Amino acid sequence: MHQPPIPHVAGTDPEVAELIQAEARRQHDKARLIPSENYVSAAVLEATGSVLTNKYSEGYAGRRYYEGQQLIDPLERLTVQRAERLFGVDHANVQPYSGSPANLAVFLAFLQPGETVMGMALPMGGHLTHGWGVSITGKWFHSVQYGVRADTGTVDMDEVRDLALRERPKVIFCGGTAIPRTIDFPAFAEIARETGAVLVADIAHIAGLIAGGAHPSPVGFAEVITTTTHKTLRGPRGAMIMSTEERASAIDKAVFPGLQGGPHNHTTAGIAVALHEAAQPSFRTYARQIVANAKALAEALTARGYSLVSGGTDNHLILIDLTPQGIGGKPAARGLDRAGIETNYNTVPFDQRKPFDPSGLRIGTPAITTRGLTEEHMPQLASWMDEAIAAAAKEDEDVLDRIAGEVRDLMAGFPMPGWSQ
Ligand code: DSN
Repeated sequence: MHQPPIPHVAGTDPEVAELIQAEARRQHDKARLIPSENYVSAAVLEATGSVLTNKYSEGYAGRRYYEGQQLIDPLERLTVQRAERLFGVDHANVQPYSGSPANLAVFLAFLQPGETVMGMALPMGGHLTHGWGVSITGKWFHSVQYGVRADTGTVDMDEVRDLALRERPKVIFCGGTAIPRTIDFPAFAEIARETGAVLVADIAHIAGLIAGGAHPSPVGFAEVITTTTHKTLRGPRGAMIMSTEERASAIDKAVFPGLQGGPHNHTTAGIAVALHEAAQPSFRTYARQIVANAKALAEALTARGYSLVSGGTDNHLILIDLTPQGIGGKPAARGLDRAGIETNYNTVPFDQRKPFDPSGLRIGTPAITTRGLTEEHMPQLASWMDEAIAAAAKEDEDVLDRIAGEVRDLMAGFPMPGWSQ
């Protein structure tokens, strides 16, 4: 049953209630390995589902365009303080609706249309909103993109420096969506200083690892830090922009009134609860366990002959190149999903296949670590993945269904926040 229970949805709209219940069970029964997903706590769910959704509050605390902010102002101030304290930053804006609007606000704050931005190319592990061509950030701005080296699968900082010196971008993004290795924030900061660019660290994937001390922090290196709140940070779907005092006013103006209207106050409350949870000692244990699990899973996959981009992982994420297995990422991901193991297909650097039918699988350990799986479970997970990928290649549905039952049995032993039998 969904937790907190949803009797009112069931009474008013059984069709929607049934979909919610079924999705809760699906999340319960599967080994969820999509690296950008997680399970929020029941406390975060309750805050997100609260009456705060009823209130408009355009503006910032103490400077709103609507009356009735007696309780919204302290809530937003509390959330901002918690973000500032947790990450050790001068300033936090907790209003962006999600990661893409947060990154777009950065463009609005520091660039005019047509000016130059530099980011990591999407097929190399970057994000759409760091200047990729199909995104507004690549269409309306002049974008130059860096990648990884073919031999190491890691960012070549000399190439980044050369490109930055040649193109003189006003903004440099570091971070992305498929980066299995530690981001060298000091090296990016040095290049930004040399070229006079604003360095923006998009830490959406690794925010929880940074908060928990399991990845170096960009604070002191990047003047601006964007993040979603729902990945390793384990909050509701939302985003934050953190910055130095010097950049604070430009960021705030870009978010509101530049880009958005009223903040989603119910989300703000959920973010506040998640930040409180992330400040507890148990969250440090969680962050370290995410990395330990990812390393153990990477080792187990390597032992089974899988080729991992960059040879392994330093964080929560593993990018598998399935070329040696002779199967595309898409049929493999579909087979794995049928086998109860949820992943997403992804391009790998220098992919010879098309983006909608690429060679890679992207996996990660934030969600299964929340469920309580540890290193000892990773060899079994790798074995199931190996068997399921081989079965997917042969379209052997019986094997996939058998594995799904075994995965379900394992996951039944690990409680899911937001669900109870
Ligand atoms: N949704 C993000 C991820 O999966 O990494 C990208 O926007």
